[in-house]
Amino acid sequence: MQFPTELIARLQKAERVTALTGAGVSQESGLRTFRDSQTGLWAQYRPEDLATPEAFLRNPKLVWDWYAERRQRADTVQPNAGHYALAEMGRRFPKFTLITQNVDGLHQRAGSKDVIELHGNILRVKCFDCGRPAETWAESAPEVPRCAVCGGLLRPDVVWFGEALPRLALETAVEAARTCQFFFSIGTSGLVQPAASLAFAARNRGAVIVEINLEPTPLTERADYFLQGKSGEILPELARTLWPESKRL
Ligand code: BV8
Ligand code: ZN
Repeated sequence: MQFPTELIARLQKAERVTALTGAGVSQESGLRTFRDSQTGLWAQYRPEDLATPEAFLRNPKLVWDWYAERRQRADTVQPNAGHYALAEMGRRFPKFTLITQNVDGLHQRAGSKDVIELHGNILRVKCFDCGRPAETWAESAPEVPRCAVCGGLLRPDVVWFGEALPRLALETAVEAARTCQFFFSIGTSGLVQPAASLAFAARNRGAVIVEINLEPTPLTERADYFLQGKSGEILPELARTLWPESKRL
């Protein structure tokens, strides 16, 4: 991909860069996005109907098993070149902040540091009642595993629809959006709030908005640059263009 020379020139001088990623960044690792239709046992459910406290209380086993399957998938797939390129950006830009809506932990496995997980992490499990994290649990027991301390049902440590985002994560993300010179929105449909408003917070403070996506989104017409294509191809090419000597891309 040929990048606009002006974008490259500006990025080479950039100090403060913030990136927000969505499920599209993990798509080339083999994880389904939320827009993709569900398959198998989950075909008849929409994610937003399963990713809620009400759904869990109504049918704990169904929701627990959906997450157990997704956790198992997240454990077996590998980070892709897009994840590694973002880790390289973290090493190269003076102040780089990575914010993710993804719960798969792939950014950390690719070497990104201090990842802001707005929606939690599917690899972590906590008690629905007392909130204590669970260290171990019977993954495929017939019953949903229970908290060793209070006996409450265990649940994935993710933010469900209708649940508040972790305060510190959200505050840090808003601050990083407001103070950056460049804001990358990568592989996200920009439909879920409040994550989707971060790009606009950055734009309102004068940041240059760069969107990377297979297709346009509600942000595209307000982005300064729309790089259309696969993030697993565009991000490494962008990093190689910025840092030709980089060996890790
Ligand atoms: C809250 C964890 C309040 C769980 C997730 C009406 C209007 C506006 C808002 C609302 C509303 N009704 C309700 C709300 C609020 C609601 C919301 O936004 N609903 C939406 C559906 C309208 N938000 C909430 O409920 C949030 N909480 O508001 O709390 C509150 C406050 C105080 C006190 C109490 C309560 C919580 C939202 C978090 C939900 N949890 N995940 C789990 O994962 O199971 S959201 C989940 O879906 C993901 O984390 C992610 O955020 C979202 C999916 O979005 P994307 O990541 O963008 O993925 P998607 O599939 O949509 O798109 C993929 C994109 O990638 C596409 O554009 C595609 O083109 C592109 N792509 C694909 N492949 C590639 C690619 N791009 C590049 N390369 C590729 N290879
Ligand atoms: Zn408990």
